[in-house]
Amino acid sequence: MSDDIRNNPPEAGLAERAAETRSRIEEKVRKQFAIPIDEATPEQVYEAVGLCVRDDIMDSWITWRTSTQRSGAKCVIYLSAEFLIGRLLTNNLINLGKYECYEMALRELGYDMATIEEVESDPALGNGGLGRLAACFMDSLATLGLPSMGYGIRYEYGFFRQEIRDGRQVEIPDNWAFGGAVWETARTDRTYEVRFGGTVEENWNSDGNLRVEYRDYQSVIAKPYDMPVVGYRSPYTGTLRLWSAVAPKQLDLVQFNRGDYESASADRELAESISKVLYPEDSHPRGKELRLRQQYFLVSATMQQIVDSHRRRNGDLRKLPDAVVVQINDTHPTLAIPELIRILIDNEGFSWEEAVEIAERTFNYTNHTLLPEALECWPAPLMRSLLPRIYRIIETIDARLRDRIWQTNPGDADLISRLAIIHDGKVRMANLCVLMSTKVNGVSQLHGKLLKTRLFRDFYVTQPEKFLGITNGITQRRWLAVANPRLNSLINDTIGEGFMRDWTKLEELVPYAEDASFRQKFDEVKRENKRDFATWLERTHGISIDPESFMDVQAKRLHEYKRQLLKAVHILSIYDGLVSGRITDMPKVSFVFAAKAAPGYVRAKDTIRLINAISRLVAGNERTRDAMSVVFVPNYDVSTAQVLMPATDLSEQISTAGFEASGTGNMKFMLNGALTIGTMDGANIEMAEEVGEENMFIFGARVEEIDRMKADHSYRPREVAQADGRLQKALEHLVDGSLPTSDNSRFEDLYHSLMDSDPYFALYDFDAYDKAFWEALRVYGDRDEWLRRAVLNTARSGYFSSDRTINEYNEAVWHLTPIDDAARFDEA
Ligand code: B1H
Repeated sequence: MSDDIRNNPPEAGLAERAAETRSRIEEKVRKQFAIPIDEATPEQVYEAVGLCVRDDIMDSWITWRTSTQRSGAKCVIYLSAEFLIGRLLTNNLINLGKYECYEMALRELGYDMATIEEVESDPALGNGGLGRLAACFMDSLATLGLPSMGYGIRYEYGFFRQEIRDGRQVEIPDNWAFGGAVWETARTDRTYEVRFGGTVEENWNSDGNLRVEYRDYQSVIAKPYDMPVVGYRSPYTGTLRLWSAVAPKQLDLVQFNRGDYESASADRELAESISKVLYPEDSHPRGKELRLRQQYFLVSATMQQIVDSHRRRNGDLRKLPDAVVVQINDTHPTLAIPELIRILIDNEGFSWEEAVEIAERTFNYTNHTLLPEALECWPAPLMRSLLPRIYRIIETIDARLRDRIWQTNPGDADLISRLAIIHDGKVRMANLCVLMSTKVNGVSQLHGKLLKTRLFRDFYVTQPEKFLGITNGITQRRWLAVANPRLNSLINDTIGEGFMRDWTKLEELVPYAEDASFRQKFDEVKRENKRDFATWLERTHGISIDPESFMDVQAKRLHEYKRQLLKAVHILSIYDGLVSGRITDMPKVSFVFAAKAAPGYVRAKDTIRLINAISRLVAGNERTRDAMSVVFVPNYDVSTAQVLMPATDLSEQISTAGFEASGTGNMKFMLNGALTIGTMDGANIEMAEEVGEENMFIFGARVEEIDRMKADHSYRPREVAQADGRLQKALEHLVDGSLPTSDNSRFEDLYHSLMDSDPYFALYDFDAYDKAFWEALRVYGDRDEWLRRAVLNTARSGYFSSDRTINEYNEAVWHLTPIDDAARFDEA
């Protein structure tokens, strides 16, 4: 295979450029570490290479920063508590078109690229899909040349590292910063003070102006670190700005001199705690004071800076909504809305009406979940004491909303209680977002519809034009070019590299599904990827897996609605079938799980314990150990996903219908040629529309059926189990002591959760899942048919490019002009 994307553009002079790059790397090592290159460790070489790449980025970064600023082009602010960016070296090199050059330079220096790549830490500044989506969006924004900035928190400790000890999850702090510093520049010239607590006094001057005085507050300094976001072959380099909290030195000193050591050190402790650690509670935020502080810290620094730079550049804050549009990634940054209102009124002298009007035109909100436990509600007393001025503003918004409803729907107290922002002693962040945003979107078509019919129905009735669904996407740069260079080259060789920038071109692969020699090559790519995965798993975790086996993978956060338990119980039924002789001719299957559980989520952690026990059970029985294996891959992160997805045959997307807002892992597996076994949930539905239901294994209850059972309480899981001998027998393993655990403990809680309530209908869908699974294995036995479908999955996955998603946001919500045009306006 020639013309790897990593080797493009295939220009003359590669050798010369590589030679020049080599001497730059040598020079960097000397200047940075005061040693000659032959004494450098891989860590030092990584840092030197990173710094050289960074130098390559700087010019375009500066050019575009200044030209967008000067042109006054409208810019989107993507505001998110999480950015799960993954390693940057390879991605940046590919997007710059310099991978081959650096690879050659390193080879000449005696290093292979893979070794250097692996030195980089994987910044885990996010929990899962929501955080990774933000990172994919940044890549697409830069690639499409849309003026953009991401704003987040520079957590000192990212998402915990997971180890499995005695079959249980153990959480290890993740100190990612080592080596990551290459990509950051600290902007000490752009710090802001963020205030907490204290009291607020509102006084009206004789001239009718409001003066707000803050007293006795604690303050924290927000210090930004900027990372360049390199677009694919794009002259545009975006910016991700992450705020770090530091103690206010000046104040410190004054307090110390006054002898007020206590409050000086309290300020320091507060500052040091705020950006210390990412909360690992995906889909289940807990009302922790520190988390509220983090949220306000992020949005206060961001909004102050936005207002500041707008004022400096343009002057007229009334025009703010023409210059910036803010996208709120779930409710975590909601307080940006009252914070902007606060700044406009308290610092800039605007009236309430003006400030609210500006805010309403500035913000848009993306909802990512319908799960009731994930909807953020903050205790009103906590917010009042921590953020007194912000709380006052929210109270006013709430009071005015209640007045309006009372006027339009006199006497409808129920409606008020559903729409109100402050209700039952809680501040409902989603309601605040919906009320104050221009547009509100769900993340798949189904999810968008459910927002209208369920969660935000009352808002939808009065403002239907506000709501839309924009289906998530993934960047093909990272999830194909970086993660799967072999498949990427094969596609390049077949249809050219245009699909890297134009997702619609991927479907030019469709006819090749019928081409036997292409299928052969596609198959060979998958086989080699499986071997790579097996080697990686052995080397990094000491776990062996048969690379010739069928790879059936469920990789995602651990949550009951995602139904890892359904999969686990099904594996137990296969185990029983093999032991009893009921199942005879099954191809060798590796059941692979990768999932982190929130540390406080007992049932999720228990499910990990169960999977590891099943793994031991299967390995301990001579009738099963050669036919199947169960592998739990520890510490699922972006880097793990990048080796796992290209090696997968069957992708498990088996959430209860109506619960997975979209899913994005489903799209990554599809792009990499896996077939999906899945429910009609989230974006799976649209995958079926793209590739055809006949090229997936769709099973299980649809949303309507689930809704009906929830409404009429007709579901009896125990009866379902009792009616199915295999299911009944599989479930008995959880309580009969047959599962080997280090302390002989059993799985009573999981058993009863399924038998007594089964809120996610795992047993209900068991039989349908079983049929779909065996159908998948049957098709796998027909190599040509399987490969034909696999090729079609890749070929039809273009729609799930985040470039398409971002274009939809731009057309429906942001209305930005791509930078090329904006730059031309600038010249005119
Ligand atoms: C998603 C979250 C989430 N939905 C709370 N909600 C969090 C909620 O730290 N917290 O408190 C963190 C994350 N994450 C996911 O978003 C959905 O479950 C997926 O279906 C979706 O694909 C993804 C991106 O839209």
